[in-house]
Amino acid sequence: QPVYTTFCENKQKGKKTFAVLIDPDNIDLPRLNHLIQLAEEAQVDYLLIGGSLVITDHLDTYCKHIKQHTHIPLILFPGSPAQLSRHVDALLYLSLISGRNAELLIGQHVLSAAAVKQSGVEVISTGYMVIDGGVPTTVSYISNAAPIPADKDDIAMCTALAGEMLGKKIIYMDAGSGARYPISERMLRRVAEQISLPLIAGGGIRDPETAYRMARAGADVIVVGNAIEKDPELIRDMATAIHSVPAMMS
Ligand code: 1GP
Repeated sequence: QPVYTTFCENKQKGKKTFAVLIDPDNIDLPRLNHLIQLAEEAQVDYLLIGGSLVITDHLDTYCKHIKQHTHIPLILFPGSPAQLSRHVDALLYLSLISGRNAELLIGQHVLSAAAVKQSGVEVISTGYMVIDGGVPTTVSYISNAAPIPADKDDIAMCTALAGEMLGKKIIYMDAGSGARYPISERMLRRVAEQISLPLIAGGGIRDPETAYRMARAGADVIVVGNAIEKDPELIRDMATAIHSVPAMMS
């Protein structure tokens, strides 16, 4: 079953899901194995792999290793067109709709389109929105595009809506890895009440309470990277918190 179908089905059921972001540059194989085991035990819904600055040349081997060790769907979250692997279940095909940098809206897609098609990987057209998280994150620096100010809920809402009407399949709101402030519940609520697409949110989430509140506010998928790299055991409590959000039928 395509990964996108699971996003839609979970959203329809009001089931909130948890995605663990793995940055291959920061996690070596023994730690990766431990993390996979914890993710299995905690019934993590998705594994995301990638980052703005993946310098490891082992992405492919890394993905293959993960696929051999777990059935949790593995989704590529690429920081550049160079980050491509066949050994994933789906690819977030990101268009940075919060920015005005043509390269990240369409330019890099043109360069990578043929390779992506040839890979045969499921492509999920993603409206990617970077929200100011209180510190200059790698993504905001690399993208050379201003993030949406954290208190401009209406700009976020209109951007997401435009993304939906342009035909994106999901919206990913990201405060950037290591953000000081995660995206506000108020902004998530504003966006979620206007769009019908599955909504992913991440960046700077460090504790289960925040994850719970963000899911409750309208995020369908919660992504956590940094905090889990620092303390993998956090996976369990994060998963429990996110999975305990009561189903709210839309
Ligand atoms: C970044 O949304 C992800 O793109 C996750 O951020 O590493 O801060 O959890 P963190």
